[in-house]
Amino acid sequence: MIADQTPVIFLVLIAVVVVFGGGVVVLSRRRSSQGRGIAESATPADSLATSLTLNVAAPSPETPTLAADLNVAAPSPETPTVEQETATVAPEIEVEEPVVEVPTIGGRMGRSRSIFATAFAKIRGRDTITQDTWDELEETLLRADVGVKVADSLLSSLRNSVKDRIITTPTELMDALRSLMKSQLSVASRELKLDSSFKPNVWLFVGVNGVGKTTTIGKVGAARASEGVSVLMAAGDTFRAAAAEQLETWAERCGAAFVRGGEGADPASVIFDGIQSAESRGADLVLADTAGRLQNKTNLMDELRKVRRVADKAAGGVTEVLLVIDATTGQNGLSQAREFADATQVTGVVLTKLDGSAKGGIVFAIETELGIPVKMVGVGETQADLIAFDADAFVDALFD
Ligand SMILES: Nc1nc2c(ncn2[C@@H]2O[C@H](COP(=O)(O)OP(=O)(O)OP(=O)(O)O)[C@@H](O)[C@H]2O)c(=O)[nH]1
Ligand SMILES: [Mg+2]
Repeated sequence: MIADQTPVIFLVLIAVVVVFGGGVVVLSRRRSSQGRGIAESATPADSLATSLTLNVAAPSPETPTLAADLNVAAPSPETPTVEQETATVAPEIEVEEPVVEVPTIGGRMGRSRSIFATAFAKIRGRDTITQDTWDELEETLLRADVGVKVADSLLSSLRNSVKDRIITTPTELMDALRSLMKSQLSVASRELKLDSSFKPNVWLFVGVNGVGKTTTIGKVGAARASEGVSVLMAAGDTFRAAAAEQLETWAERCGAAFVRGGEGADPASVIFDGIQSAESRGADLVLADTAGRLQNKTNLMDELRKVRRVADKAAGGVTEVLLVIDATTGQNGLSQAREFADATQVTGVVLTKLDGSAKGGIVFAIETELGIPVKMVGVGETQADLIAFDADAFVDALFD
């Protein structure tokens, strides 16, 4: 009986095995297809963790990845990847060009400009020229520190034109003042002199304490170096060690050579050494710093005379002696200029701190009373804050 049923039992067993085995295969396929569905639907935006996991699991062949760095086995080419999707949505990084602001005298003149511009606009707004007009004009000129002499000469010339009916309206009066102020300013060259027949040219910087000599050397050095002039800075301020360090920092910034002496060394000999060193290196320009000093200290002014004499004896030639004047000191700058000019034959003025001064009118006093041209103006503390002085642009800025 059992023997008769054996083929049947055998067939039933085969059937059970086939049905059960098929079920297992279907189930495992379903599971694997579900897992794949999660991976494919994930996007980098879902989460940073998901995105990182996906990138590690499926790197593109060309892109170096964390997985590659860690020697993670490369995935098979058939593995579904999201790398392409990630690459297409990668944000473009925009590199912004740095904006280099070129300072203008009008844009940086600050308070001096507003004193003039406010008063001049008020006068123009009136119908007639009255005593108030003259009073306001005089007050404005004096407040901006053009000096009594310059103010008197400007006003008396204008009064004559009004008397002769050449000027009849406030607008004509202001236009005439603008051209008169321009005509008062120097017609001498304002170029800093770089004479190629001298090797090196020497520019000495002199002035009272804290006016901005060292900073101006830094700015001038950077500007010249960027034009391809080879510069050496000589630390003739041997009064304080910090003064030489300050200059050395500026020299490093613009790649200039640098020469200093010990603290308390003779400034004339340090500058002489600087000039000789520049000659042996074939440098074009020596910028020589000096210690600040009051113009009424006879011994210190004598020391400066010696610096000038010694610099003249060294190689090359002294082509500029630049008196640095702080625009905020106003009329006191005039007596400084007289004494320094006498000691060192000043060739030009650098008027610093015009950005914070209400006394920009000192330009007129310096140029008309002393005949020394203002060559540069400082309008801030950084390397770019030095402008070649343009007399017409300066006067126009006061009126517009
Ligand atoms: N706002 C402004 N500050 C300036 C300008 N020029 C120089 N300064 C600042 O004035 C201060 C004095 O500048 P220095 O260059 O050390 O002056 P110095 O004449 O060498 O001073 P001493 O060597 O002590 O006589 C510093 O804080 C400078 O940053 C300028 O044009 N505008
Ligand atoms: Mg200094």
